[in-house]
Amino acid sequence: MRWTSCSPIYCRVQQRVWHGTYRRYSTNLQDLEVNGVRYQRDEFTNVRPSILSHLSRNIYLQPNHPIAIVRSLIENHFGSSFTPITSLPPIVTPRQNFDELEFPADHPGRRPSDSYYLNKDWMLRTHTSAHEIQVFRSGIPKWLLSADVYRRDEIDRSHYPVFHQMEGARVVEPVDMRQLAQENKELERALGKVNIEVEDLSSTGEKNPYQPWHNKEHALLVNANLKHSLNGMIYALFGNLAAQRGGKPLQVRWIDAYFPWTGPSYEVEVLFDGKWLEILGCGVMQQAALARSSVPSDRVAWAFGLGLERIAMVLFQIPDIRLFWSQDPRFLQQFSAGQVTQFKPYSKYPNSSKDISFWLKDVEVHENDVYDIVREVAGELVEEVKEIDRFTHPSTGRSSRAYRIDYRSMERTLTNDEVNTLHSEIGSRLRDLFSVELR
Ligand code: FA5
Ligand code: MG
Repeated sequence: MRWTSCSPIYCRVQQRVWHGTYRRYSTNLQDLEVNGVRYQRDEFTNVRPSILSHLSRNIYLQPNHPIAIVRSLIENHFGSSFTPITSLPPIVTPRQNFDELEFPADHPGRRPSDSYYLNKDWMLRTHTSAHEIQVFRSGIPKWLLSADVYRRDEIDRSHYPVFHQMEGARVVEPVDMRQLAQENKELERALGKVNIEVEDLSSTGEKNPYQPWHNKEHALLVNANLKHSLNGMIYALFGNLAAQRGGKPLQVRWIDAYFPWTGPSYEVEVLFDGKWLEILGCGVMQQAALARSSVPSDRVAWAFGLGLERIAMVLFQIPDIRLFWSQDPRFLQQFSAGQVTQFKPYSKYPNSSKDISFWLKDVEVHENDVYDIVREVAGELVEEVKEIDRFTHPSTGRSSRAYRIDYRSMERTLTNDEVNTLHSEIGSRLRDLFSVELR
C-alpha cells in the first residue's frame, strides 16, 4: 500500500467529489445501494460505480481463470488440512480492516485518499487480513482465505484498484509443538533437495523481535514453520519456471517488515527476470490480536497475505493487470483449470498518449482523485497515467499539474474521436469537481 499525504481540506474535497459525481449516476442523492443494502452517504463516501461494478465479478472463483488457477495451486499445495474460505463479502467495517489489527488511529491507510469508503462505518476491504480476527474466532486451526481487495492507487500495468489476495494462517497448540519440530525438520530436508536458494536478510530477534509473552521455544518453532511452509509453497509455484529458464536455482529472500498485528514480521521477494518481486507479507500473530479472537493464550499462530495477480502475472507471463478483467474469449479461452500455460498475446493495439494540465483553484487535488476520475471515465481503456509536471508560479503562487494519459484497449484499436471524447470528459470532470482551470 502506498501511503500518501492528505491535507485537512481533502475531506471537504471528497464531499464535493462524491455529491457531484453521483448526481450523474443515481437519482437518489441520500443513499448508496449495494447488493440491496442502503448506505447513507457522508463525508467519507468515495466509492464509485466503476469500482462497485467489480463486486459481482468473482473472477477468483471461475475455475479456468488464471487467478483461480493460482488459488487452486496454492490450496492443493497446502492440502486438505487447510480449510479454503472463499465467500466473504468485500464490505467490512474500518474496525475489521484496521482497529482489530492494531492499526494506529492516525495510520495513513485509513484515509479516504487511500481506501474506498461507502461511508464512515463501511468500507471495501483493503486486504484479506480484514477477516483474520473473525476466522480465528471460528476456531478453524489452518485456513486459506481468498478474496478481492480494493485500494485507491496509481494506474499502470501492475496496479489496478481491485486485485486479489490470499490469506493463510495456522494456529498451533502446545501439545502439537513436538510434532511441529519434526515437521520443520522434514520441510527443511525436502527444501534442501530442491533447486532453491533462500537468502534470509531479516534480523529476527533484534530489530524484528519475538514477543516477550511467548514461550520462546514455541515462538521459534512457529517462526521456523512459517518460513519453511512459505518457502515450500514458493518452490511449488515457481520452481518449474526457474528450472525452465536455464536451471538456475530459484532465488528467494526474506526481509524485515512491519505489520501492527504480527511480530516478527517479514516480506518475501522472488528474483524473477532480474528483478525482486514482492509476493507476500507475513509474520507470527500478535497475541493481543489472537486474544481478540478468543484463541487461548498458550497457542501461537502464523499468518501470511499474498497477491494472486503478482504470482499469476509471472507464472502465465501476463503483461498487463487489466487483462485479468477481460471478458474477451481470446483471453479467457487460453486457460484451463490446473494448468499453467504461457499467455499468447493476441494483438497489441496502438496506444494514444494525451496530456492534460490545469491550474488549481482553491482546492487541493490528490493524485488518487485524478486516477479515480480517469478510471471512471475511461475504465480499462487506460494503460497508464503519469504525473509529468507539478509547478508553483514563483510570483503568483498559483500551482499547476500535468498528467500524461496513455489510452490503449487490449481488445481493439481506439478511434481518435473516441479518445478525444474520453479525454475532454476527464477535463470536464476535473473542472466540475475541483474547479480547476484547464490549460
Ligand atoms: C498486506 O496486505 C498484509 N495484509 C499482508 C499480511 C498478512 C501481513 C498477514 C502479515 C500477516 P501488503 O500491502 O504488503 O500487505 O500486500 C501483500 C501483498 O499483496 C504484496 O506482497 C503483493 O503481492 C500484493 N499487493 C499489494 N499491493 C498490490 C497492488 N497494488 N497490486 C497487486 N498486488 C498487490
Ligand atoms: Mg508490502
